[in-house]
Amino acid sequence: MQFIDQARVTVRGGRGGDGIVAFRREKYVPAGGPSGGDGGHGGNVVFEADANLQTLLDFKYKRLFPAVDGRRGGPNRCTGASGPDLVIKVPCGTEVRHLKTDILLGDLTDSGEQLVVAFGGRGGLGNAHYLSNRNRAPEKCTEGREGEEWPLQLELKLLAEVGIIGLPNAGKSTLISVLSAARPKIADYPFTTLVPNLGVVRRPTGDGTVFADIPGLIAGAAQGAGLGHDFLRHIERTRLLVHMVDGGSEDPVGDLRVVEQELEAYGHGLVDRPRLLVLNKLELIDADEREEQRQRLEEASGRPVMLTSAAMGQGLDRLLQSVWAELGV
Ligand SMILES: Nc1nc2c(ncn2[C@@H]2O[C@H](COP(=O)(O)OP(=O)(O)OP(=O)(O)O)[C@@H](O)[C@H]2O)c(=O)[nH]1
Ligand SMILES: [Mg+2]
Repeated sequence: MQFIDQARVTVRGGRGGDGIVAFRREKYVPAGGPSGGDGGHGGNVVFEADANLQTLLDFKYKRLFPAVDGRRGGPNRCTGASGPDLVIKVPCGTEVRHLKTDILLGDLTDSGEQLVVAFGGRGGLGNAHYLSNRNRAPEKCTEGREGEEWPLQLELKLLAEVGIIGLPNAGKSTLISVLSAARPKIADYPFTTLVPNLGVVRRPTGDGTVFADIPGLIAGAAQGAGLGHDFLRHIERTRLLVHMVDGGSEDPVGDLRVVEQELEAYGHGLVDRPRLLVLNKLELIDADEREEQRQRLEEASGRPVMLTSAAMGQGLDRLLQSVWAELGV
């Protein structure tokens, strides 16, 4: 399943350093010539594709990226230091557009690929440059130029790595709403979710992983019943499924089976996809029955079962730990 991650940033090349006016002053050299050095160039701003990043999450918080200015020239024809390039890592597949004109500046696909998005300004010239036969002692120098500044639009087509599945009303949308910034509609009736909701969840390594909350599946979904079928197609491309079972249900084991059968019936290897099983709404189960319920589900599914309450925020850290472990991040 694809969706577009977007960010707006402003990049600014460093300003060039100024050239200076200076004259040689040495013992035994009565009228030293002009010796003012040039300013250094301002640093460029460069984007570099990095295979370790998956989202544009980092750009939601930091928006202005200025490179370092060049330094002033020095005496004795010393050129000022140039500003180093500011290299900004972006995920592979990031498209960079000029915000106002929508012109595509580049598409960073391969890891390590670079694109200069703002050039630093040139350094100014020192007075040593203006020496001529007519003027042996020029007082002239030039200022460094400003670096380029551009507002840019970044766009990345994202793939959902984790699909949240289950019967209607299991709490799938609630889960994505507490894990990510997504704000899907949540309500106490089936089929609240009509199209998948996507949310980016921050991983321990800092970058994000995209979760997709899929509309509820029902018996016959694989044959087109309910809304599930279209979305089974979408979750084909996820790497991990989180299957939520409603702990408030009369028959959690029966609910489990319905979804398992749909995955089976759909084919395309979906039943073999790594899957985590979650018994949600734990506070609706009597405290002394939770363990028993969990065991019954574990026996029926042959998988470990995690207890959560998406609404109360319980068991979610463990769930995420298991997700990261499965994804190998
Ligand atoms: N008690 C309790 N209620 C919950 C919990 N999680 C979700 N709910 C409630 O269950 C109802 C359904 O939640 P949703 O998140 O909309 O369920 P869904 O799985 O997305 O449902 P569909 O979109 O219809 O497939 C809502 O009233 C939620 O407030 C939980 O952990 N405990
Ligand atoms: Mg929902």
